[in-house]
Amino acid sequence: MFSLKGKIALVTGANYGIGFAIAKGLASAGAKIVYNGISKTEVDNAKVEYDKLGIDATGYVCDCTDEDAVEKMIDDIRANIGTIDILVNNAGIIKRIPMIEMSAKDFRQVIDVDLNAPFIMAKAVIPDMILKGGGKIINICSMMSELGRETVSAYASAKGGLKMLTKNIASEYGKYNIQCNGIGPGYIETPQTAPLREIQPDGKPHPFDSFIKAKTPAERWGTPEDLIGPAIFLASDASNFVNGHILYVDGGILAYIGKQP
Ligand code: NAP
Ligand code: GCO
Repeated sequence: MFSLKGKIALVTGANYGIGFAIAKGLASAGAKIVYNGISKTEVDNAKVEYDKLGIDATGYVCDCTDEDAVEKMIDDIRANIGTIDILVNNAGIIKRIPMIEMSAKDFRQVIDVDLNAPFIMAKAVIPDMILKGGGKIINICSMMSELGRETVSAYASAKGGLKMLTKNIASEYGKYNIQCNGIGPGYIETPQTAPLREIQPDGKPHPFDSFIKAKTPAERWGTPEDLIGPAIFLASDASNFVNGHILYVDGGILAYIGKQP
């Protein structure tokens, strides 16, 4: 039920971090991996890491916000590897800027990568999924699909939108046996959150690091590997009647009011 043998999975932004761990996990369940990023150096470095693990992975340099480039990549995958069974919309960026200091250009860029790109990617793979009788789309959402906080207005707007795009894809294409679900990671140790975990000049942990541990019943940050089981579940036949759901993988953050100081 959890096997992905014979499946082709495209994971966006999977050079490292959450995308790399999810790709590694889907490969361990039998899927052939295709991934992309924007930096050629990072795509090449990732290829070395996939090879080291014995994972059959093909990397593309492709900006997911560029509709023409995405269509070209999907055509190339179709011609040389096969049609995509599983799409994981993982690529994402964040800009931490107080809202009233943020330019509309910066706000738009975050929306472009975190919301428009998943739309462009899903639109590019759904026709083939319809033809082949089904498919799985997993959108990587966030705590910010539900919660706000200082400095992340664009990111929260995009991730809230991505939650609704997830529900809408499920609503519109569920009849074609396409399941579109989201994973909402809690706070995960990756380059994206590294600035929030930096040791301070006085040797003390970053105040945000202590804040997150106090907000998380598990009392720790998540690791990218914590997302592997949920990703295999949502990519496999085990979730064939799960559609439009956001699976929060957050060590309990959304259930908890937080530890009393
Ligand atoms: P990360 O370490 O910053 O990695 C992001 C990846 O996305 C990189 O491989 C990057 O490619 C790629 N990327 C960025 N813009 C792209 C674009 N326009 N087209 C193609 N690829 C692009 O991020 P992460 O922490 O692993 O996060 C992955 C996803 O999970 C994001 O959507 C993020 O918002 C979400 N998330 C993260 C956390 C967390 O705590 N870390 C929690 C919840 C949700 P290059 O290497 O080529 O630059
Ligand atoms: C932040 C963080 C978060 C996480 C994640 C939480 O600044 O608050 O970067 O937004 O990356 O998305 O689920």
